[in-house]
Amino acid sequence: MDTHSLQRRTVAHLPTALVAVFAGSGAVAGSFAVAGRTQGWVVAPVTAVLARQTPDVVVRYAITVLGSLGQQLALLGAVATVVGAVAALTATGVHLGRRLNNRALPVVAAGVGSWVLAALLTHNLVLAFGAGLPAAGVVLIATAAGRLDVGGGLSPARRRVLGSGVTAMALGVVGAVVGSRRTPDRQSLGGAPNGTDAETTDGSDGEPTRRERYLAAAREQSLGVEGLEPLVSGRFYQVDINAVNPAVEASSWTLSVTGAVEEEVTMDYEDLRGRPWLDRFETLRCVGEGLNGHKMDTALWTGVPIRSLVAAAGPESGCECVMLRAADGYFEEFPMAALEGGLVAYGMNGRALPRAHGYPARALIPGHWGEINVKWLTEIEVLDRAATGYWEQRGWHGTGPVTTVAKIHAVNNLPDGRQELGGHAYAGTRGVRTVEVSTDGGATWERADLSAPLADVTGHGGYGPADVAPVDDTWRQWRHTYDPPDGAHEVVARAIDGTGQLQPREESGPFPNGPSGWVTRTVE
Ligand SMILES: Nc1nc2c(c(=O)[nH]1)N[C@H]1C(S)=C(S)[C@@H](COP(=O)(O)O)O[C@H]1N2
Ligand SMILES: [Mo]
Repeated sequence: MDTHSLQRRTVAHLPTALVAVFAGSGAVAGSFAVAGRTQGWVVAPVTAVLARQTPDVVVRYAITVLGSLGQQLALLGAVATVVGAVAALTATGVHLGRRLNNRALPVVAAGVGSWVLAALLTHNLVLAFGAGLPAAGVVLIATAAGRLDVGGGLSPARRRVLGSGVTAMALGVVGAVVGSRRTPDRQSLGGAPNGTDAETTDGSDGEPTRRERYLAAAREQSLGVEGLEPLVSGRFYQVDINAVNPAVEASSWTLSVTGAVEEEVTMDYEDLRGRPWLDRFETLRCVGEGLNGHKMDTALWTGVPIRSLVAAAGPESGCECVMLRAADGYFEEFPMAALEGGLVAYGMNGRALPRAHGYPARALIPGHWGEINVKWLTEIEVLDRAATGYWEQRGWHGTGPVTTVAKIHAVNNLPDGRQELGGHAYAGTRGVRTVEVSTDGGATWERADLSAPLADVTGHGGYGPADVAPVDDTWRQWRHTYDPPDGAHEVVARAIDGTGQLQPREESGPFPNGPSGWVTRTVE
């Protein structure tokens, strides 16, 4: 075969693959346009499958080392998988069409193929058109712009690629814009369906609501260290088992108490909202975070005491333990005693719970690692025999009480030449008694300034049902200023909890019990 024909063949085949990939991109973008970042998006079920197939070591690495980057990579992998699948279908259609001399076949293969694929994956025949139509459109335009057969020469092929490329990009932009609008997070946040003001306003118009005053007090209590997150987090961390979170409607949501109970109890959102509730500041911390990491945050939560909900069902547990289950397939087991003082929370910082944090309702269990604060909560199963939760099946021990930590997140040179250090300290319900700082690598220690306990703002545990014991499960900010020595020196922070226990010095990584050790930083 001479070089000339070889060249022509390469030119003819390359555009086919490209057009096929554009069709795949169109399908993913179009599906996003109609479904948003929900389970109706063709990519969503694929991320779930990929997550299940991923070896535990990789998952662990993604959480502890990559953090939320791991989630983005998973999403990217799922997008690539779907694009590839639609592209393969399209390319097959193109080749078959050539052989059978049928020009409609590629369009049908791309359109019907991606519609069927999306319908199978999402179980939504209507939303699946969002994937099918753009894919068919891309191939249709490519066909119209030039012949999809070999021998069309270079320039029609280029035109075809260009045309469909532009179409795919335009679809992508439209898809991204429309899709982000449809992602329910914004809707539930913006229109706060559970108009919190109705219950907290002091009566007179224009008065700050009770929650607004709590949040204002928390702002005032923050130490105001440059670069240190305030006591109520501006950006609350997120840890999820799936790259696409469930979009649960409050109107169809229910919560059931099941299992070893006298009588199962099911309530809907209105029932929940009609119950006695309370406001409480509470800190969450992920067992998988780095020692000086940022997966520790605090918010003002509003919710209903779990104890009252479970008691209504008459629990008869053989193991004194429960399993919490969620709409995303997540489940965590822990002792019934830990439920004491727990909430089913539906509000965060005076607004409806954002979708990312468990809308419409999540568990909020004082003093324990983040993972037992099950989001999108649907079931509280009272168990007869101990079982293992999602992360425990993967080797973690993250349902117990949090360890004590003092972090160093701010290192500032003050205008007067002094040095300022700042961070947060957290010890769960034990509370933080003292934070000590060393600026000479641990040889000598001084007491840092501490912010006042947040629980004082809400009157220790918040107002609400009188039978709920007060809980203080919040972090505190610390701050320390000193005259820096010449040159580099090591600063170390450590906390002493409310029982007088010093934070252990021994260092360990997050797996499986959470990170431990004293945070050390070199200051120049
Ligand atoms: N349903 C559900 N709940 C969940 C998770 C999850 O993936 N699914 N992640 C858990 C983990 S590991 C942590 S640390 C906290 C984080 O809560 P946040 O995302 O609101 O910060 O939620 C917990 N609850
Ligand atoms: Mo976590």
